[in-house]
Amino acid sequence: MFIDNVTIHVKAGDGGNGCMSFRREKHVPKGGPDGGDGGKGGDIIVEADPHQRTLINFAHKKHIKTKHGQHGKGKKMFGRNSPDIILKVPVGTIIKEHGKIIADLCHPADRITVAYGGRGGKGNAKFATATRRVPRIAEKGKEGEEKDIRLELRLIADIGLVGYPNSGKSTLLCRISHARPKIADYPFTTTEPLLGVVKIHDSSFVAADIPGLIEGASKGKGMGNKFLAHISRTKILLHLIDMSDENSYSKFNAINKELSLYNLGNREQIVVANKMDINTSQANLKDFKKKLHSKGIFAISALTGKDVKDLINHVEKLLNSEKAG
Ligand SMILES: Nc1nc2c(ncn2[C@@H]2O[C@H](COP(=O)(O)OP(=O)(O)OP(=O)(O)O)[C@@H](O)[C@H]2O)c(=O)[nH]1
Ligand SMILES: [Mg+2]
Repeated sequence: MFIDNVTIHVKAGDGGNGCMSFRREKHVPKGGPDGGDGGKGGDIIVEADPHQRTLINFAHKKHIKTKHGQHGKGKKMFGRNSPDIILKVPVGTIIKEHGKIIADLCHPADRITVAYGGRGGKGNAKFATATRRVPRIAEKGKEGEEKDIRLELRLIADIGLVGYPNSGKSTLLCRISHARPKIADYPFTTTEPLLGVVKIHDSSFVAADIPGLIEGASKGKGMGNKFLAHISRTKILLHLIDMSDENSYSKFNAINKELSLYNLGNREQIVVANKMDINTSQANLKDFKKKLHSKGIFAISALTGKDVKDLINHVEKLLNSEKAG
């Protein structure tokens, strides 16, 4: 299951109470105060972990708490601190509190403490002074923080593959990376986003395959637009078109409309005519180019691999120039 949004309730442990106690020994009639401090409650920390792919861990565990600190004891014994809990989330997880972003964990090992455990109370030993030799006070532990936080995953990728269902997005990802998405000749084969690392020359970039879009996606049709969030961070979109389809131009426009409704209309886009190995594709492409008034179209076959290398080289160059600029 691909879980990319979840609200959880976190409660960090309270601090242990400080202890009030006096030394009692056989030959020491008036022992001084010896109550130890309470221990600290455990913190709750959220950390980005490259091994996590979704937020599935939180689907059934929405209440998370750490233990309280131990109470202090006599003989100046301090209560033990309770251990922290580290919640592992995928890289690219945004954390919100009251609707506001409090952290964006976009690198591995990025972390934030979302709930601090309470400090332990001081024992009476700490309250002894020259004038107050018999302190009959000890502090209570402080309460740990408690709140709701929202975790939202936004995958981190350099390029996003978009297009109508069946246009060949997964086939292309399969060809250019080690990712092995499901491929089939029916729409909506891909039901969850998938990342693939594309190695080229001495560098690499990350491509995201998302479920196909259709007209009305922003209104919830098909898979809807809920996965578009995952390409919101990409620098370049590859818009795949099934060129063997004679309606390719209107489908291309429909997808662009959905993208602009999601504020992705201005994103740099490479138009990719796919399935050029099919007979009818050449004629359709000619027609398409006339309507588009643009020469900047890459014609490939994701299935046979024809001209895919050129496309990938071009993507790499664009990404590098973005980095440089
Ligand atoms: N002839 C030919 N068929 C292709 C090509 N690329 C993809 N296909 C076929 O088109 C069908 C759909 O491919 P997918 O890669 O699953 O398409 P998709 O865009 O990921 O589809 P969804 O996940 O449903 O959105 C499969 O049967 C592929 O084998 C191509 O270049 N040439
Ligand atoms: Mg697919």
